[in-house]
Amino acid sequence: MKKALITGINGQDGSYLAEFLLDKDYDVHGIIKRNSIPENQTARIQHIYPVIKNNLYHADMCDMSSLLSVVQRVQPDEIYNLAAQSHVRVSFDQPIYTLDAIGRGTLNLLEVVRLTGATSKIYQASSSEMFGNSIDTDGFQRETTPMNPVSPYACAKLLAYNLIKCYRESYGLFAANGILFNHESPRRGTSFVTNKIVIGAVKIKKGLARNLALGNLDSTRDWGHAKDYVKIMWQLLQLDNPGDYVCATGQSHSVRELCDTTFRKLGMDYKEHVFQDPRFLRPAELNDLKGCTKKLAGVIDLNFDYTFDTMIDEMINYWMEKL
Ligand code: NAP
Ligand code: F7E
Repeated sequence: MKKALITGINGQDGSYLAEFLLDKDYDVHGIIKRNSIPENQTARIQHIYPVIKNNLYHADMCDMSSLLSVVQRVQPDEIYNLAAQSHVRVSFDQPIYTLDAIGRGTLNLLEVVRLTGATSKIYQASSSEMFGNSIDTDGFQRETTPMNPVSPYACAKLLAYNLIKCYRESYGLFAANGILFNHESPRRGTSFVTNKIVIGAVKIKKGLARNLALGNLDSTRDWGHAKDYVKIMWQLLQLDNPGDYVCATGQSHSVRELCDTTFRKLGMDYKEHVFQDPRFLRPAELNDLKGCTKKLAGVIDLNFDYTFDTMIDEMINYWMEKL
C-alpha cells in the first residue's frame, strides 16, 4: 500500500485528491493547520473523515519542525504540497504571510526531505498566476512563456516553483511542478469568482438577494474542474522522470461571460443584477489566461470529464439544493 501525504488536505484540491488516492488504495495522510473552530475546517473531508481521521496531523508550512515530525512519522512515498494562502486579492493584504506559507513553506518541506534523506516524490501546486501578463504570440501560455508575476501570491508561487526545480537539479529529488490554471467545483472557496457568481445568482433566483457586487469583469480565465486536475497531480508523480507541466483546458472565458452563462442558465439577465464594486478590484490585474497542454499531452492521456458548461451546471445544482 502506497502512502501519500497531502499538505492542504482540507482545501478544495486536497479533498478531491484524498478521495482519488483512497480509491486507488493509498494510505492517505494529511496536515491540518490549527483553527479555533475545527468543525468548519474539515467540512470538505467530512465524508472521508472516518477513514482518515487517525492520519491527520497538526502542522503549518511556516513551522519546519512540525513538517519534520510528520514526514518522519509517515514516511510517505508521495508528498502533494497543496497548502497555501491561495487567494490572489488577499495576498495584497497579507503579502508577508503569503510568501512565508508558500515560498518559505515549500523550502521548509524540501529541506525536510533533503536532510532526512527521505525518498518521497514531491508534487508542487504551481500556478498559471506565475505568468502574469506574458502571453505567447499565439495567445497561449506554456512552460516556456516568460514568468512575470503581478501579485505577491504569484511571486511566492514563482519562488516555490524555482526551489522545486533547484532541488530536483541539485539533489536529484523527484520533484514535479504542475502549473495548473484555474480549477473550480462546488467545493471552491466561496470568495473565488466562480463560486461567488454561482452562489450570488442562486440567491437572487431564490429571492434571498437582489444584487451581486464584483470587481473586474473583463479579465479572462481558463477554467477547468478540480476533480479532473487532481488526477493529473497523481499522474505527474507516476512518470519515470519529474518535470514541469502546464495543465489547462485551452479555452478561456471572461468573468462577464461567466456571469452571463450562469444567470442565463437560471433564466435571468446578469446586467440587471451585477454591479462593479471597487473593493473587489486588485492593485494589479492578470488580464488573460489560456494554457497550452501540448507538453502534458505528450506524457499522459489527457481526458477531462467536465466541460466549462457541465462544471457550471454542477455548481448551480449544488447551491440550488444547499441554499
Ligand atoms: P484552498 O482551497 O485555498 O486550500 C489551501 C489549503 O492550504 C487549505 O487546506 C488550507 O488550510 C491550507 N493552508 C493554508 N495555509 C497553510 C499553512 N500555513 N500551513 C498549512 N496549511 C495551510 O486551495 P485549492 O484551490 O485547493 O488549491 C490547492 C493548491 O493549488 C494551492 O497551493 C493553490 O495555491 C494552488 N493552485 C490552485 C489553483 C486553483 O485554481 N484552485 C490553481 C493553481 C494553483 P485552511 O483551509 O485550514 O486554511
Ligand atoms: O479571480 C476577477 C478577478 O479570485 C478570477 C486562485 O485559485 O487561480 C485563482 O486565482 C478573476 C480575476 O481567481 C471578482 O479580478 C472579478 O481576474 O477567482 P479568482 P484568480 O485570482 O485567477 C489561480 C490559478 C491560482 O493559483 C489562485 O490560487 O475574477 N474578479 N470580480 C473577481 N475575483 C474575486 N475573487 N472576487 C470578485 O468579486
